[in-house]
Amino acid sequence: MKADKPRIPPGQVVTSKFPVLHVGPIPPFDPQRWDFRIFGLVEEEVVLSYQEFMSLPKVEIVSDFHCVTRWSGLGYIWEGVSFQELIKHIRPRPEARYVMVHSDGGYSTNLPLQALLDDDVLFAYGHDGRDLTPEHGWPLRLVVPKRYAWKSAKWVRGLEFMEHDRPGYWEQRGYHNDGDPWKEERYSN
Ligand SMILES: Nc1nc2c(c(=O)[nH]1)N[C@H]1C(S)=C(S)[C@@H](COP(=O)(O)O)O[C@H]1N2
Ligand SMILES: [Mo]
Repeated sequence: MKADKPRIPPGQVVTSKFPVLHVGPIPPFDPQRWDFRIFGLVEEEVVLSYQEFMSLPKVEIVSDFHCVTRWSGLGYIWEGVSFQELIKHIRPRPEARYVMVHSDGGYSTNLPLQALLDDDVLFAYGHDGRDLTPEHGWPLRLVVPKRYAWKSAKWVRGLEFMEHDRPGYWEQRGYHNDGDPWKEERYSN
């Protein structure tokens, strides 16, 4: 008989807090100027205003959060728009297999489109029943529970669909390209 999968990935320590971790300053937010841009290998570019994004159907997803610096938060409650919902408004070209996630301020991270299509991936604006705070990515952050948290980009502003994979901010600086916490894919060699 196969044993149940443990809750905590190898080498992680559980915290009851919600630490704040990022490079650079928290970008300012102006709802009049904010937009969400979907570009690259798509049949048509899509630009959503803040109001348009906020009017998309919302979901609540509970998931664990694993930072490569070894803290894990358990059972975080996220509220927002699932990737599966957003993709209904996007027509990726057949050759688009990778996505670069772009944040305000220049941060970026890369993921296979397949990983984003997982049913636990969302663009969150709420946490624990409240608005996300600016230091945690408000007005909008990505959450990808099955990857280390550097892939969960805060202050997201756009998605670039790509045929070939390309490293994002940390992936260019020695972090693993895939970042699966269960395989301890922390750093590349
Ligand atoms: N835009 C942006 N998003 C980011 C980061 C960043 O530096 N800039 N850091 C990542 C890292 S390394 C982690 S661990 C998580 C931390 O999210 P939190 O501060 O909400 O806990 O955000 C990720 N998203
Ligand atoms: Mo992290």
